[in-house]
Amino acid sequence: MFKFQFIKKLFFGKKALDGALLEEIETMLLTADVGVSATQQLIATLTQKLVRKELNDADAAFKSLQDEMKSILQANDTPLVLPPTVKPFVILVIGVNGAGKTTTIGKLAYYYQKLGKRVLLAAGDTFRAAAIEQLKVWGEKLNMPVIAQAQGSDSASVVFDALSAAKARDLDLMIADTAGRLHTQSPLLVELQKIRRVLAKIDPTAPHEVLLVLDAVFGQNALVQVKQFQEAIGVTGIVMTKLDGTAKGGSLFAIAKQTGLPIRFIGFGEKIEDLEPFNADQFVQRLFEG
Ligand SMILES: Nc1nc2c(ncn2[C@@H]2O[C@H](COP(=O)(O)OP(=O)(O)O)[C@@H](O)[C@H]2O)c(=O)[nH]1
Ligand SMILES: [Mg+2]
Repeated sequence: MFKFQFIKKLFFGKKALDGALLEEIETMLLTADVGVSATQQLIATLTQKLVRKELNDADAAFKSLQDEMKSILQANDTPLVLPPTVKPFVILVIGVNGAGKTTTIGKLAYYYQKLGKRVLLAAGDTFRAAAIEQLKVWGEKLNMPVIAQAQGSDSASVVFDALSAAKARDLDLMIADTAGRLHTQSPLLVELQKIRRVLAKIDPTAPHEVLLVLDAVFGQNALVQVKQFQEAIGVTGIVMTKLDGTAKGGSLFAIAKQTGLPIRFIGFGEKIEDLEPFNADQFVQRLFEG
């Protein structure tokens, strides 16, 4: 059973709605990576309502918690809509190794292609041959161009070529992959900064979106990564992957509450259609299902 289901169970156990129950819920929220600040907000609201005797039964209390959880995420529930005036729109995808960047790029390309956008991919992860291959496979599958160079080549130059090509072909969207890196690996961060600079040479407003991909399994570390990438490169949106696993993405509450960054998409599988725009209400609903 998942952590959030335990929380639901706490409400509907035989226990009274009292301070002891609230403490158990608080502990559960913390172990589910919701973070101290968001947990405090949730518990404070519940406590207040209990004191005012606004919650008559477990149903009301559980609903109240869910509503408050939704309200934390709703502030960050901003879909990534491509403005028709920006062409090509440039998405730079960053994150640590294995987070799901390249997979997410395939899914995003598919998502926007279905919306009628003409997309080009840039194999900016020149560090690993497999990453270039992986992106080419997506490109073939979706019948869209992939700009790539040999493994080990300069990733800023790949991304530069890609944006030039996307512009020349008058495409709607370019999505650039980058090498996985730890926020602590400064040479790699310098490389990302270089990518930003070369993009700006072609279009001073690019990249229009810097998407940080986070694996749901990162738990509390997700927030640390957001802050460090934010500081080093600037992040404009979050994608959380692997929500099909046992990790339910409680860290999104901490990220929402403490960074204010839009949560753009969630990924829940390895298939191309396993991605959808983030929806706060639906997300909270699903946390307690099953
Ligand atoms: N179950 C599951 N696996 C995923 C998801 N997203 C990516 N993966 C897998 O995670 C692994 C790493 O993904 P990849 O895109 O190569 O990560 P990258 O290093 O950040 O580019 C691969 O085996 C993917 O198939 C997801 O949403 N759910
Ligand atoms: Mg990759």
